[in-house]
Amino acid sequence: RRVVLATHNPHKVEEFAGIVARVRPDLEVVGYDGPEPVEDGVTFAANALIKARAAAAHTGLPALADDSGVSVDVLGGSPGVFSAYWAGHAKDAGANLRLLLDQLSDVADPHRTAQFVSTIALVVPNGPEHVVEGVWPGRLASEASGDGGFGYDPIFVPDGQDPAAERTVGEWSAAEKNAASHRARAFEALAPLLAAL
Ligand code: ITT
Repeated sequence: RRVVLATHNPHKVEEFAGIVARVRPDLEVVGYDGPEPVEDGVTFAANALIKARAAAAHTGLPALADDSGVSVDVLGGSPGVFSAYWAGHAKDAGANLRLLLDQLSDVADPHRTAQFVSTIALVVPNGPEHVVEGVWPGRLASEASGDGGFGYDPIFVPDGQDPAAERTVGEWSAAEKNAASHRARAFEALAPLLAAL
């Protein structure tokens, strides 16, 4: 059985492959290089469906798409669906992260709460559509550290760590992130749907 992963983000492909291998080792995940639809939804779910429907229609295979981002409480949930383009059109992760740190420069630690959100759509050609979501709560650090992961990982400090030894996700290993992340949490809800494919 094959499933197409409708993303152009190589970091997501790598994370998905790691997570799928744990749940459905027999499932072959293939990349998608077809046309990229316009992501003009205002919710993660809408954008995930736009991407998965386009890939399912183009390939005839069941398609998975992830729409994700970071939602900062004191910013009313922004960047949210605009996470990839927060600092402009270039999808520049470093610029996005620096802008977000600047915007929070006057915000003290207890108010720097945020969450990573991953919304995954599974679209089966001529079949059902599913949407699942995973949320990973934490706080934003005051400066970047670590070079693991991608996007906002170097400034995101997940909840639940030993307070004396807190690390950003940029300092976590790939295996640690894949076991705990928003994407892993969305995947838990997706696993039974994948099992039924
Ligand atoms: P595709 O649309 O091709 O899948 P994309 O990177 O443009 O790739 P999104 O539109 O979903 O995907 O944007 C998600 C952005 O949110 C991503 O570029 C990061 O800035 C951020 N993000 C999502 N997941 C993240 C993670 O696990 N760690 C850090 N940042 C993340």
